[in-house]
This record gives sequence, C-alpha cells and structure tokens, in this order.
Amino acid sequence: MSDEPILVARSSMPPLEEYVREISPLWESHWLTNMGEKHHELENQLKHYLDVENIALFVNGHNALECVIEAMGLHGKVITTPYTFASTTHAIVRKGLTPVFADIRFDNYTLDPERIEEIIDEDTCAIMPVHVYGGLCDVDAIRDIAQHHGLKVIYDAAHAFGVKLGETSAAAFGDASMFSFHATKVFHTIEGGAVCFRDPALRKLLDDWKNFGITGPEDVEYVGGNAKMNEFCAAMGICNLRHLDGEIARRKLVCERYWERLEGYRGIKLTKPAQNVISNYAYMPVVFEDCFGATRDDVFEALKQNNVFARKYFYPLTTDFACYRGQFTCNTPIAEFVSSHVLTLPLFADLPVAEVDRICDIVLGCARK
Ligand code: T4K
Repeated sequence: MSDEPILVARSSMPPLEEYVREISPLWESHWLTNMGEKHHELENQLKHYLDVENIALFVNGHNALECVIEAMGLHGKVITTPYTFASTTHAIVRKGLTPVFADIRFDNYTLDPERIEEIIDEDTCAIMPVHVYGGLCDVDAIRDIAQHHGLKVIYDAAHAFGVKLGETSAAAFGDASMFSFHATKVFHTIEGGAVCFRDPALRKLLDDWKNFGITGPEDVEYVGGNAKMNEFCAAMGICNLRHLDGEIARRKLVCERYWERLEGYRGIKLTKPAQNVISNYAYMPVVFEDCFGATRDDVFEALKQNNVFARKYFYPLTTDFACYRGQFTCNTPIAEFVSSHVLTLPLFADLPVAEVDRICDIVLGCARK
C-alpha cells in the first residue's frame, strides 16, 4: 500500500508513446487549433461512438452548455435541479435566463418528473435535467411533459458519456445533450466537451458561436465567444477513446467491490444502475442516513485522516452558493437531504481492490465507534 494520497478521481492516461504518435503530425502541419484535422477526426469518431448524427466539440462542457442555450434562442424560465455542479445553474443564469428548481428523486438523485409540471408557467421555455453520476433521468416522462407544454429539453449529460438506456445512447434524448470531457471524466480530452443535438439547423449556429460569430473571411454575424477545442485536446480524446471500453470495465470492477463491501449496512444507501441502464460507472456516491451511526462529515474526516480524499459532490446545493443565496424560492427537501448526507468515494480505473477494501474498512469503522 503506498503513502500517496488517494483522491476522488484520477485522470486516465493513454500510453505516452501513443499520445506522442497522435500529436506528432502537428509538428508537420503547424495547425494547432481552429477546427483542425484532429478535431474533425474526433468529431467523426464520437458521432459513431455515441450513435448520433449531430455533434459539435467545445473547449469544455460549460461553454458547450452556454452555447447551446444561446443557439436555441431561449428566453424566460428553465426548470432544473439544484443537485448539480455549479456549471448547470451558472449556464442558465449567465445566458440571462431564470432557473426554477424542482426536487430530485431519492432513488438516483435526478430531476423528479412529478415535481416539474407543478412549476411550469407561461414564461417557462425549457427543462434542463442532469444525468447524475452515470445514471439517467426518467427521459420518457420528461419528454412527455416537454411535448405537452411545448418546452425544449437540454440534458446536462456531463457525467453520462457512454451511458445507454437499453440500446439507446444517452446522447439521443432531449433536443440536446451536453457532455463534459474534463480530465476527471470517464472519457476526457484534458479539457473539452460536446453538444449532441437533434435539429441540424443548430450546427451552423454552434460552429459560428464558438468562433466569435465569424461566418466568413470578412463577416461576423453573431456576438459569439471563443470555445474551440484545440488539436492537442482532440488528440488526447482520440487516444482515450481507443481505451474507453477497458476503462469502463475496470471502473465497473471497482464499483462492484465497493457495493459488495458496503451493501446491506444499516444507514448506507448505495446507488446502482437501474435496470436497462448501461452505466459508465462515473462516480461512487454513498448516502449516510441518520441511522448509520456516524455523519457524512465524520466519514469524510476519518478518510482524510487516512490520506483518502472523498468529495461531497454535490454539496452545497447550487441554490445555497453565496452568489445565489436568497435569490430563489425552492421546495427541494430531497435534494437538501441528499446533499447534506452524500459522499463520493474515490473511483478510478486503476484503484487497487486492496485500497477499496481499506476505504470500506475506514467507512464501516466510523459506524462502530
Ligand atoms: N455539469 C456537471 C453536472 C458537471 O459535473 C460538470 C463538471 C459540468 C457541468 C461542467 O463541465 P466542464 O466545463 O468541467 O467540462 C471537477 C471537474 O473540474 C468538473 O469538470 C466536474 N464537473 C466536477 C464534478 O469535478 P472540482 O472543482 O471538484 O475539481 P478538482 O480540481 O478538485 O479535481 C477533483 C479531483 O480530480 C482531484 O481531487 C484529483 C482529480 N484530478 C483533477 C484534475 C484537475 C485529476 O486526476 N486530474 C486533474 O487534472 O471539479
């Protein structure tokens, strides 16, 4: 067992020689960004992997989310979840829209469709649910509500790369889905992200927006931003995609060991993939209910004392961030409960089983104290 700290995530790395081989043509071409060859190659490979017609790559997931909101021309209110990373709420607010928060389900922590309809009003333009931890939202119920009320659906699918419902890719749901390719994600491009979208007319808008709104050598039609994925990031994605299936399989083994060791203990709530969902095993959330005998924070501290750094994804709720406090009235008791009781344990493909066992021993030891 090493003395190295164990962090919540650890970026997967392709073999160095493979990455060097992938980037070496850039020394010939001197073409480093602005939709170069690697960018096109990765985009095509991802179309195939995700089984989608339409995809646009971005510098990161957050910019992808902002960009698709802008490209869809949304105005008004967006129904969303506070149980997420800052990015989801920030994207809505930064694009001049108003987030309206609905509660989450207790089984997989995604937006509860039964709580959506009651807060729709004439200003609502869209729903932005989040596929949390590698599980999926109730996509059928959300589609029905959206169709009934004429709303757009944009999935924050930052955690859901490679996830499927039966044979259907997570990228197929809603009007658009944003994926994050951040270094900590199951599939990464160092920094990066993508939007998969249904309406092909969005393609030109997304491509133009991420390049300053430039539409021709002497034309700038939109007040766009700069959100292009560069060639080094695209090359990392091309390499990582080759190893992805193995990466997911090894993450699955780590999760299964956690579940084997932690399942059945009073006060420990685990989240396993729902029937028919093929997960990517992105995160290992554990909710410590009050009857566990130790609080989430006790467990967090005990792990820390042992050089293990779990994280409280997602605590606090985005509605409790200093920048939003007091601005929104929300009725989200389940999200509040989960947020204050959850810990995401270390999870990465090469986390040794012996370390998983050690982490589980520390966790279970907290209850016995
Ligand atoms: N929507 C959702 C639901 C998201 O979760 C995210 C991102 C987004 C949208 C936005 O997508 P991006 O714009 O990021 O593409 C991390 C990630 O930075 C962030 O991408 C991710 N969600 C979030 C859940 O986790 P932090 O602030 O917790 O990162 P940090 O630096 O503390 O890193 C966490 C752990 O990861 C470290 O303890 C060690 C490991 N790590 C970190 C880095 C930076 C590595 O192994 N390699 C690395 O390069 O946000």
